[in-house]
Amino acid sequence: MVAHDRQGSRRTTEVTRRALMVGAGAASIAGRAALAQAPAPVSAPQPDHTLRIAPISLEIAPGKTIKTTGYNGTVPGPLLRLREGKPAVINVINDAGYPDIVHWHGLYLPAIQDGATEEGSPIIPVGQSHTYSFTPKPTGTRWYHSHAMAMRDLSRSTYSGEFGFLIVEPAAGEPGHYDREVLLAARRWEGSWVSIQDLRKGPPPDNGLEVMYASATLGQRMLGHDEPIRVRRGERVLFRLLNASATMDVSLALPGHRFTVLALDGNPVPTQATVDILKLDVAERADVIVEMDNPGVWVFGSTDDMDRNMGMGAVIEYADEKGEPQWLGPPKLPWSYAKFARTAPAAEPDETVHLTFEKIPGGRGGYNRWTINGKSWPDTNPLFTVQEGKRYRLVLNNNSGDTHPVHTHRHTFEVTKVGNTSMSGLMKDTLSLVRRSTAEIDFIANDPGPTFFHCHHQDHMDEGFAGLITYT
Ligand SMILES: [Cu+2]
Repeated sequence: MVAHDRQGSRRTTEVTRRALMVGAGAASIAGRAALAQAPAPVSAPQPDHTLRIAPISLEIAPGKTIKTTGYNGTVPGPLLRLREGKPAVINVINDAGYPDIVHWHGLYLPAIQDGATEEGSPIIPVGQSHTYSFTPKPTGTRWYHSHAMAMRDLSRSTYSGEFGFLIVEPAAGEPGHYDREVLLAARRWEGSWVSIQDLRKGPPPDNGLEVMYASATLGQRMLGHDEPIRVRRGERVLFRLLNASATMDVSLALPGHRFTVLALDGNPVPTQATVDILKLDVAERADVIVEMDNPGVWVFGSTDDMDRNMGMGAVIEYADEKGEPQWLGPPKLPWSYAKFARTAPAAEPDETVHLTFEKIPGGRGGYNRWTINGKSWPDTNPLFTVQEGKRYRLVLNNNSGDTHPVHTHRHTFEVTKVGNTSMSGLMKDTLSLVRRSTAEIDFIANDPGPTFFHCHHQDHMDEGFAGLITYT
């Protein structure tokens, strides 16, 4: 959790200062690596930020320590606040112990800077560093995370602590009215491969291994083991929420309070609906305002009891209130993107592309594979080819029993249909495509270069659910 009031921002300042100190200490290593990797410009610009990926021991509750890797010794990594349009230089030192790469999720930037090897960004070898430079856009809540392959190793890439918030601030001032800003990332820990057949009766007999988790956090530590988020009656709190889990969605509620959704995936929504439950699939973000008008001590947590018992929650404490944090099960309302969109139909596409997603079951003890239109990465390429300036309607058909957060790199898309409900105006970079369902998204080809499209479940991506959109 990074919490601070708008003016003071004391805790953020501390994070930034620590990041700078790490940067100074690492400058000589970085300089050497940059020289070794020829393409650095003659006068390499000073980095604005330095991220060092290295092993870390995270105590998420007394006696519960997670050994993982993270950025600059913290999880989440340092909050990066970048200014729209102001070039940013970020030096990344890879002391993870394995080849690694950082992806800037939700930003518009050249493929070579995007941090996905599939698009041509370089992997960072063990012990070396790499400098990313780009001009941050668009404004909003973005994030950064490892984009390495993990395959069967549940300590790597998005299974690790390698993630952090990245906020692109508008060039001119900050809109919105709130008294306090709180950043919370949802996260599962201690994953292991399990046969679903061992957990419950009557599973598909041919299903392969799935990742199950033993602990979870919303913020830095497990529910009940972190400092409470302290608020005052009458405050308007802006929560920036992110599901940084490698493979599972989360539904969040704060009993006695409601969420007014300002933005999804960092992009302002056309309709600012107020809801009781927020559902965030992997990689999705929500910026919400909560009116603090119900004094008490509350659990802000997962609506799933097992998930909350594993630690997925944070305590909200009003000034002068004491006692055990209270949880009340919220009404079970279906989550719907349509609430935040316009009902008017979207613009007509220039072309339509059909993408069907299916599982090849791995069998008991094996690993499931994934296909798009019958093929797995890299045989999916090119997924389809676009012409700059055109609008492509992607008709997504999830012919599997799993929900998939499908993600486009370097582009946002417009959600135009979910099931039978048409809509417009909702811009996202990740869409939760519910099991056995269809949806349509409009991809506007406005940034030439290879563009990675994949499921954001680490295991699904690693096992073939990916393809490249290419420009002619
Ligand atoms: Cu998936």
